Amino acid sequence: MERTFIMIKPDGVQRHLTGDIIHRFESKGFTMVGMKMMQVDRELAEKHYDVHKERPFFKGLVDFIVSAPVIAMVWEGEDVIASARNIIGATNPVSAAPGSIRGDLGVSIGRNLIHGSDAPETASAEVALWFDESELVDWEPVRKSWLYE
Ligand code: D4T
Repeated sequence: MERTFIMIKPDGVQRHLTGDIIHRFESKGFTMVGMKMMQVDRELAEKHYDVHKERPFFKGLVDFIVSAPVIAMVWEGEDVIASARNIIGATNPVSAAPGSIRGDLGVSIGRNLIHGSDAPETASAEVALWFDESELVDWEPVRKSWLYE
């Protein structure tokens, strides 16, 4: 089982799309093992997007992430990292496939609703950055045998 870090960005929270977004991961078959609403400070936002710190959009991105609350989550399941990226869709909602979160709900790259870890290494680093081990819940969903062979 893999775990991935998923964050509903301030636009998703402000547009009251959190239920719609969480529903997509639940109904796909993934299991939530951590969730918190938080007002992110600049230090955490800058750390999370450190890889982009030289990019021209970095300041605007950090300003956006700290502008309103986010929902930080950890989801678990087989191949959840890659699968969540598909559920989320391409970075730019203009080219995100219909059916994906960004394809269905977004219109611009700077307001693309949601973040999902892009690889196993970034997933473990991001889960550790955003959550204490004590905030994650190990539990056994009863539907598991109906999702996996
Ligand atoms: P995140 O990291 O938010 O899940 O998005 P992606 O993994 O899909 O895309 P990314 O890391 O390349 O971009 C991070 C974040 O920056 C915003 N962004 C990106 C932007 O505002 N302008 C841009 O030109 C790019 C490339 C959107 C997502």
